[in-house]
Amino acid sequence: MILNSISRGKTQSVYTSCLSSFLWHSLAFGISGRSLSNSVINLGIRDQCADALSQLGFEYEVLAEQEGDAALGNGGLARLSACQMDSLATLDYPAWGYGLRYQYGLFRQVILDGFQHEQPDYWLNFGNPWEIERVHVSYPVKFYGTVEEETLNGKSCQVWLPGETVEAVAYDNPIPGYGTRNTINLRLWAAKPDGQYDMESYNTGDYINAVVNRQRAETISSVLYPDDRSHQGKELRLKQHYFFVSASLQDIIRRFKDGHNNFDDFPEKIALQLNDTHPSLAVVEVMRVLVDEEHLGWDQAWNIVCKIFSFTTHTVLPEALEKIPVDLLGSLLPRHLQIIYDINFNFMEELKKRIGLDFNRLSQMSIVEEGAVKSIRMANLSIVCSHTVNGVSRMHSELLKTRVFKDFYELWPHKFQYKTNGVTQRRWIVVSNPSLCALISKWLGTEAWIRDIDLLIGLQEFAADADLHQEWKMVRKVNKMRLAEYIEAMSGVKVSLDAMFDVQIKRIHEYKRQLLNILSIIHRYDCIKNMEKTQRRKVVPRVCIVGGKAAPGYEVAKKIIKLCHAVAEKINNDADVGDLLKLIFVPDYNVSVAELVIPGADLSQHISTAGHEASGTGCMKFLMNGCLLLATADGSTVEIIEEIGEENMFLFGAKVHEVPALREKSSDDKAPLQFSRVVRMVRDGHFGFKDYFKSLCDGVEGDSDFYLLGSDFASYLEAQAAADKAFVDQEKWTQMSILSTAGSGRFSSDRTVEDYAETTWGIEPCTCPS
Ligand code: OAK
Repeated sequence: MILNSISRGKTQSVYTSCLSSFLWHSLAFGISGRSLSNSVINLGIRDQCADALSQLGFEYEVLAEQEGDAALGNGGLARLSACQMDSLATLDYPAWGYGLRYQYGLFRQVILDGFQHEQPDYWLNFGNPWEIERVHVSYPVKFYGTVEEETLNGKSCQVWLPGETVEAVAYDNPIPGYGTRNTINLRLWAAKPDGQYDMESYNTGDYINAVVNRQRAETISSVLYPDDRSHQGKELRLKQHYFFVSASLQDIIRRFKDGHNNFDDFPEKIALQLNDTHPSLAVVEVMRVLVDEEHLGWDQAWNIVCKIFSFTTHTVLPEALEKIPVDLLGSLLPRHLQIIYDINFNFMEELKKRIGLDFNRLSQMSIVEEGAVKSIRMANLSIVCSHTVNGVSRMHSELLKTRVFKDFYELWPHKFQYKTNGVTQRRWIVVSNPSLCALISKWLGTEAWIRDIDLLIGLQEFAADADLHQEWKMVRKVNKMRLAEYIEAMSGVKVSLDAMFDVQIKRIHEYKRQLLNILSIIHRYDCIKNMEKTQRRKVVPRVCIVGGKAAPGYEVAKKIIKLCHAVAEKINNDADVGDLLKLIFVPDYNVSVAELVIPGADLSQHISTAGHEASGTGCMKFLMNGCLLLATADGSTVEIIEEIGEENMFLFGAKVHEVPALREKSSDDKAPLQFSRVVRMVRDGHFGFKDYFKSLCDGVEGDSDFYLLGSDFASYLEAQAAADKAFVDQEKWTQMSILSTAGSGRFSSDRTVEDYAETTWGIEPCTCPS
């Protein structure tokens, strides 16, 4: 498809990609989950497939369940790419996605005695039937070596003499759009030893070592790094970045050159989206190829780079901003380091002209960070080289402009934009919640909303309709039954369908505050235990469901998982509490688990400390499925409030502008007594493992409560109480649920992608002839 659009001339093509959690992400694929169910729905052949299978004696649903998840990413960032690929295909945009074909995806989480253990996810064990190996599409990727100065046609130029070459082989994964003949491609690269043999080693008899060294090449694409937020300056990780970038760019440039003799039209035809900084070596690589290999002048090459790249950042956390040690970069990619220095030199000169000799500011904005470990700031590099810098929600963008990249915003205000994230309704309603999908279509009288999400607003008209309420509740109940069966099979705990299913599923991170949730569950338990028996009748029963993986080296997150299990053990075995409260930890949270849990949730929690979640996309999936949100005003929830109104959700907590002052206050002045009481219960060993949990408790008391669990606790409990109250009135709850789905249209990735196409990439749909 993309080749067509390039040769049509008028339409620009966008190449986006993701190397799951790092590299050059974006519109591609990270965690994509299962393929079959999504593809047959998009192709409109689900019923035919089901019929054909039944004639062969198979049940479609049972067969679809056999497919494992492709877990080629870490979390929100990667899954976002998968949603955007679906939207790009559906909306007929000419786009390609690129990524790495890891042999081991994100680890499988196994819980033993309440502790997380990681098991390798060798997802290719039985092959991958959806991919097409392109043995003839392969490119050499070079590493190490030296740079020498040579003279060519009287001009001095730099020549990189690499020390190692690895072959990148393409594996194509077609992504069909919904209701269109358009199918786009996700091209994943696998590393193979190159075809050149080191004859010297063979001749000296070191045959075994020569083979082993060659084999080592394959490690580049062998495993996904499971920690998406901290960068340890590992060589293998940098190798993955460059391997991915180099192979993808060779592919893109080769395709461009098939139809063009020079690079004049390159910016007209190609748009490259840096999805976070992981692929940002691409800007340097394009400079290198244009200057060293295509022999364009520096200024001409720079002009091209500045027109083709745009950058989306996905974080506000300083520790997630990538820095690459200069020593590492210089040894692996010596020519690239030179080019970065040259880009930085030019940038600093330009900056001096604009701001004078303000050395403090110059050093803050420099691409090169001086210090104990001299490093390259990948975000600064990306901003300098991109024409647009996007945040992923309005709030995120404001924080970028006023805090994270303030200096850059003052320099280039025109570069800063935002595109609030979105998720695809095809996977998150049509595939994962077919009965809700049918109900929506019935009441809207059309299936057109599957492509045109704005039509969902039509449900508002029926939000108080008694018949719709009846059917809506029935759909939700069936989904809850499915989830309850899963919970029982997985944990042995039987849960009541009359209870409110309250869910928090996402990566475990301190800023996402799973600990706040668990402490409030302890509070609920404590209240129930201390109640008169007669009062207990008024308690709204809850099934609290928590799920998420902790990065293997993230001790605090692992302790939170253990605490969740320790508390669950106590509560779930307390006959006195019975169905009033249950706590379930869903192990190995992934896309398939989300597809089961989200449709069955009554309430979902998005409770990050304000100003920490760049956007959040889980909240959008729950919203579409008619689940009510209990949330802080953070990331994209601020925009959800605008769409569905504060009255249809449960909001709490400090606002973003209040956070700095609250951090200054001592914890004892801001945490309520209930908070100290529950923390004390953990400290005193009420749930066992007293010593093990000590540091968790220390981290939220005294002056160390950085994420403000103590100061938000009282308002959190109020929001929880409001949710209980609303749940008692099931008609009111159902109305809020319908209004949530009705108001979710703005959070479709179709909208995000259309916005990118129009205002960042300048591309238009390219309809396939039928
Ligand atoms: C991971 C590593 C480095 C930088 C960012 C991330 C990441 O996963 N960010 C997440 O991206 C999502 C998609 O934009 C957002 O919804 C999440 O808020 C953000 O944490």
